[in-house]
Amino acid sequence: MSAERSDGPKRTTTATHWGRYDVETKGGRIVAIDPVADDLEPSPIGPGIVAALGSRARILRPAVRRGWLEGRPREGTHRRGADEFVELSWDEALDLAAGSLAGLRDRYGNDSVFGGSYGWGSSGRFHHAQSQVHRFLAMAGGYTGSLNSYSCAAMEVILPHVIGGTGFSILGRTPRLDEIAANCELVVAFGGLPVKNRQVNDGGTGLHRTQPFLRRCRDAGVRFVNVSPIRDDMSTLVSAEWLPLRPNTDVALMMALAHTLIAEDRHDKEFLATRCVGFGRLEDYLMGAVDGVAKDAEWAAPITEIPADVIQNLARSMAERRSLVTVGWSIQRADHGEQPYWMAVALAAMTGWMREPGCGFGSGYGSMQGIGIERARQRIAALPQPDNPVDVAIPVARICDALENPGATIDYDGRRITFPDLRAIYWCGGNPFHHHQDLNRLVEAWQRPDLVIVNESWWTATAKFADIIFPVATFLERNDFAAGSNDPWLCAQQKACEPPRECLTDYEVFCRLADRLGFGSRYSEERSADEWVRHLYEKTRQTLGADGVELPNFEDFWRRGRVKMPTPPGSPAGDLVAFARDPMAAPLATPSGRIELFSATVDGFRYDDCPGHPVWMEPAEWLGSPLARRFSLHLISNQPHMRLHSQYDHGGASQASKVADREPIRIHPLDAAARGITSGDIARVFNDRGACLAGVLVDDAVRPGVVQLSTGAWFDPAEPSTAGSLERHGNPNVLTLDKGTSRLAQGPSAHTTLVDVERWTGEAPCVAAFDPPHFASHQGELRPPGVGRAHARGVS
Ligand SMILES: Nc1nc2c(c(=O)[nH]1)N[C@H]1C(S)=C(S)[C@@H](COP(=O)(O)OP(=O)(O)OC[C@H]3O[C@@H](n4cnc5c(=O)[nH]c(N)nc54)[C@H](O)[C@@H]3O)O[C@H]1N2
Ligand SMILES: Nc1nc2c(c(=O)[nH]1)N[C@H]1C(S)=C(S)[C@@H](COP(=O)(O)OP(=O)(O)OC[C@H]3O[C@@H](n4cnc5c(=O)[nH]c(N)nc54)[C@H](O)[C@@H]3O)O[C@H]1N2
Ligand SMILES: [Mo]
Repeated sequence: MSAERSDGPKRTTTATHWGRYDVETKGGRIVAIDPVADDLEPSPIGPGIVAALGSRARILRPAVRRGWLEGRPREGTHRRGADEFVELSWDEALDLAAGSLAGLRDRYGNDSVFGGSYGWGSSGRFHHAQSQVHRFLAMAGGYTGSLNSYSCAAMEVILPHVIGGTGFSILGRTPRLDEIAANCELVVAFGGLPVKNRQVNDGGTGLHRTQPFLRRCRDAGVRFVNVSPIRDDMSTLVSAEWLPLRPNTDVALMMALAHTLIAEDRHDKEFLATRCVGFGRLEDYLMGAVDGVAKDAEWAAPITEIPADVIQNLARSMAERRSLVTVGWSIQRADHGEQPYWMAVALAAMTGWMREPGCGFGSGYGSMQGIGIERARQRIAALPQPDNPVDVAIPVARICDALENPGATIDYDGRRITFPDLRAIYWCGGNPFHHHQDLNRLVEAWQRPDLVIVNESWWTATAKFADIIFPVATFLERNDFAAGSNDPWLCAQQKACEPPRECLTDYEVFCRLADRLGFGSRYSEERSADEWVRHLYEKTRQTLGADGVELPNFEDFWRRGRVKMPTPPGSPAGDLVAFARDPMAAPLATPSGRIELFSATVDGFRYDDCPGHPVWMEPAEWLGSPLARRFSLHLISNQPHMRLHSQYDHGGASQASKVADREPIRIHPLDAAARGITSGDIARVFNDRGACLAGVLVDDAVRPGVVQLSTGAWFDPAEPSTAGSLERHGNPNVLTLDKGTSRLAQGPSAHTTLVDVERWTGEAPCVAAFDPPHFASHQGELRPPGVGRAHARGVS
């Protein structure tokens, strides 16, 4: 690994969440990013990055928000997000950050520092942005953290009560795709199996390997059912039937399937009696003994808009043929998102097919590349994390609630969480103005803290909403190695070029801040970044060596660019097939050791929005709710085809997908005609929470009553100093609902959102999302607001 400057042409290799690429550099600039030759399903996201590299959106120097610097932090045009920035030297900006952070910490306590810093950042074991900021803040005295993920919060909290294990452990237990191809006859996929999402794997994708499995399934005659409001959530490589249900009604459909099984005596009573607890309670509810409402197919038909006979026939097939019930993650990013997961397990249990490999219950096949390929990967060393001295964490998606209500208490999984008084925020490797719901609310709540520090490479909205912004290197400008979850590859990430202008790595930023706060050598352990990378690789090599897995030495690995590791032997803890075959020998880690269709634990929490067994509850907004009279379209803000979240929205792949410069919104021909809209128009998408402009694509792949506007267009409010101003670029999160899934998981509910759409007839405002902020000069003393002089000089 060499860090010397070279202006001649060179080729390096790198790895991203969306695949491995060879990078060509000429004259110190990247000119091409090509998928590695053996990736037969490469993602276009990588090559598209080249177009973004020279963008004006690159942050080149440390900068501080003017109003903050001048002690007028929240007034009018000095509000966060609307303000000008003053570029400073590294020393000046670091002194201000260290001083201000230390001052707030000393005055309000360590829990006043929010370091949850959710986000994907870039792949790379050492330069992993979130690990860097967590290590830094833990050593600085501690921070308020966050619990669970935006991806899967409801699943993470409910499944351990139902089938045991940790939140994400189901992903290592889900039947493998090769088992499905070999042994399953019918896959009922709630949320479909959108291959677009399998471009991506968290931490890295060594190779994409989806199509061979789909072809094997097709050749074996496996039948797929795509239960989704969107037809192309299922690959055309397999033969699939489409059940275009109303969004957020999966539980009703599952209950009607279950009701049919019971009513026709097709349920596996032996399995339910010996492998489950609580079937009787759920049965009473399904059959109507509890509330007088039988959850049968006739009941579900008007809720889901799936005909009763279709539901009944599907239930029969599920009992007769070896079947798999699989649930995408999107379904639980919705109000009461715990319920479809719980009910899907119950439905799979009723079929009895859990005893068979490739059958029973699964999750996430259409969510990430690694799911269903391998069950586990070897243990790879990561940046060591000291204990966080602060024992406070908030459910990740409750950030707005926390900022708005310091001292308030909420329920979470059987305990009470009190929101701390958050005074400082440090974000590194995430984009809350991408990922959070109801952004107009966040814009207001975000004005409350005294200090917001952000490390970023690009002027994203989150960067523009910071007080202090540190410009950092991208993954192309540093050395590292990557390993994705459930992915057998260890991939070199070789520095292709120098970071531009004054950019430093996150690591270097935290080293310099730690120096100022008195723990520099504890943070760095006296290693350079490249020495850390080598150290983590060697640590991995030693650990695996002790388990009999030989890795090449570092030089060899670096030259080869990647190594494949064998899958760890043995079946995963809590394996559902092993349990189903012999529940005494392989019990689940639930209180009963069985599948809990009724959970005394959850019941004991006494939550009205998550009782002791799965129930159908109307979501806060859906096509059946009174609000649908005003906003008659259900918004699906799913993951984008052409990027990862908001990353490289300014890259070639994402830009090529835009319509009229904006994020495309797909609408059914009937809904478009009723509104006089055609493809290529600009539409205003709106509800009571906000409005955005998007480019129209009329497409019958979305069912009537549903519009799809993927996430990730950079937030672009027309008037950033005015609450709730028009968003110009098509960011769906100005529309989405910011509500916990329930008192159990408090997960995000993005998919529970009604909107309406109209043709935009006025002059279309230009998209300014990729413009840097305005810069101003500053004369006079540098002194952050409300912090004493000693702190301003960085004395802790
Ligand atoms: N409406 C709606 N909203 C959603 C979802 C949805 O389905 N619907 N899905 C949710 C889900 S599942 C997720 S996971 C979240 C994703 O939300 P995020 O993970 O916050 O989104 P990203 O765009 O990946 O943000 C990563 C940021 O890190 C920056 N970055 C990359 N590498 C580095 C680095 O090395 N250092 C630093 N300092 N920064 C770096 C990138 O430039 C980018 O701005 O969104 C959630 N939001
Ligand atoms: N290309 C790409 N791939 C990605 C990502 C990305 O940003 N880009 N993000 C990654 C991340 S962080 C995550 S967490 C995963 C997320 O993986 P998922 O959550 O599975 O992905 P989504 O695309 O949000 O949703 C998949 C489909 O679910 C359907 N759906 C939505 N609501 C409902 C509903 O109520 N009922 C039913 N039956 N179907 C519904 C939608 O039609 C949608 O297309 O994707 C990962 N993969
Ligand atoms: Mo996610």
